[in-house]
Amino acid sequence: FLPRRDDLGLVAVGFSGGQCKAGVDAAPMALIESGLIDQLKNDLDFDVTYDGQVHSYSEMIPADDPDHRGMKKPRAVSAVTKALSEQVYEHASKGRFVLTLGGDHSIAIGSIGGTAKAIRERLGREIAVIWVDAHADINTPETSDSGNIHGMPVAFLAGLAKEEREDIFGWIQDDQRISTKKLVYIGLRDIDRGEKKILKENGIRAFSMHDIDRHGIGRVMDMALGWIGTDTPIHLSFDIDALDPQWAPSTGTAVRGGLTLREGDFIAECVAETGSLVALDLVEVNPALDEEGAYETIRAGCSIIRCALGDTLL
Ligand code: B3U
Ligand code: MN
Ligand code: MN
Repeated sequence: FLPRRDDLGLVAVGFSGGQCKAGVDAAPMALIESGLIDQLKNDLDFDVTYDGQVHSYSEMIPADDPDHRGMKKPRAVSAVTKALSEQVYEHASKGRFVLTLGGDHSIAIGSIGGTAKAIRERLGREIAVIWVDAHADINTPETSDSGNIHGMPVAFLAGLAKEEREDIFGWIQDDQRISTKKLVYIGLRDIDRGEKKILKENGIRAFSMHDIDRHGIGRVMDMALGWIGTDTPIHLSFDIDALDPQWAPSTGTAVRGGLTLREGDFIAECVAETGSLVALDLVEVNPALDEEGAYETIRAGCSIIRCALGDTLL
């Protein structure tokens, strides 16, 4: 079921509406300007299909977008993720590996929805999702204190949150959804009360920073990949705030006590080694925050992407 090893579709998403801080929309351009595409082409031998645009989807974003069930900018996030899901689906259904550059993490509703649907159609298989993050992003509109949709994408993808209204995620169909049984978290350390309850009640496999301290990242990756099982297509959704702010300070909700740079790269390397990775998101880089640290944060993001795409130390 592997995508052709050398065929990669890139989607650049300059969207920040899933949270309140401006600047995360500038990340795709910053990653690209730092040389990411050349690295993919020249160092890793990928054939890159890229439309040359950072999509802001401004024409789809309604001027009037009042809160709904406590969600902020629900119509904007819904419209953007719907459009993105179609772009990602287009690449994945042609057998390409799909790299989505965010943007805040709400965009994973589109990227993962698109991958899930394409892999179901092409291979009759359900994807597994590895979500690397300081946060679980599994709030429902009702459990969320912030109303920021970047704290909710997993709930919508797993069908734990649903909405009838077509213009507010009502477009999400079963074939775009994922199973909580094939979802694994790594790096968690800032989970809301309601989210803890959701993780427990659904038996979701989660490796917190505590687990990494106890077992080491090597054993944690063995357990995480063992849970998913071999021969399952994997979508890796990597939130840069999983890294400790020492390595990735330029992000909207930095949480101390995170992964080292090497642990982040190691996770990506282990997922690459499975040979089962079909799509990758890199999200929540915000070059406007901690401008002195922006260079390091962008560099860390590029490194994780290269590792996930098969770059090795030796
Ligand atoms: N759980 C909180 C905080 C948060 C989630 N994701 C990020 N921050 N980056 C929330 O708003 O749902
Ligand atoms: Mn996140
Ligand atoms: Mn996060």
